[in-house]
Amino acid sequence: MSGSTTKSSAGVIDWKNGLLSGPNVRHKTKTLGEMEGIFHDSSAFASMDPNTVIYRVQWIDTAAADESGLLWGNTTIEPGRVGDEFFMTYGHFHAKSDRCEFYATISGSGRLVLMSREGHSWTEDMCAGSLHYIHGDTAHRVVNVGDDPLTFVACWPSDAGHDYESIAKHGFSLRVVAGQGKSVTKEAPSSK
Ligand code: PAN
Ligand code: ZN
Repeated sequence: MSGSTTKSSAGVIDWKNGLLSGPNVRHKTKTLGEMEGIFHDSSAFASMDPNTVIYRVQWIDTAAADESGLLWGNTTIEPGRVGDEFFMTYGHFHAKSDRCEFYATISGSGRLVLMSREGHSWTEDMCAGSLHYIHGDTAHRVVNVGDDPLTFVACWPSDAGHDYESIAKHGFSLRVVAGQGKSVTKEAPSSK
């Protein structure tokens, strides 16, 4: 923050790419090998390098995992496909089922896939500037349907937690796949 005398207590965000810097920034990189069973084309999955980076996450660890804390983060999903299915996040419910979240897109083109506990899924289009409110007890996953990286920022309660097991077990009831020159959604088989 050159030229500024203001001190930022939580860190610094670069709005061009959402990237964070500061002492409490944490990182996670998700590779293809860590997403076994998530993409529906298992032979396409097996033919690819498991070290392929699918997405990177940064977040500010506020060390405030109490009812009044908030977390802030960003995710960048690489462009690419496993078979006809676009690269995407693993997806999760929040462990505390009533905890909500905001997503805001910085750049790229995607679909936010949402799913109720009853297994009803729908999507919202993501593009630069799109803002998405994810209600409690709604699973969420982001799919990059473009040719460039997709970056979004997120803000969620620090005690929300992540339930990945439900997704590993049951998946989402909708998939976003490449169609004739554009992305299409299609119903997934009942299990995964
Ligand atoms: C996001 C996600 C992030 C990565 O910060 O954690 O996009 O997706 P997965 O957690 O599904 O791997 C969020 O939704 N936090 O609650
Ligand atoms: Zn979440």
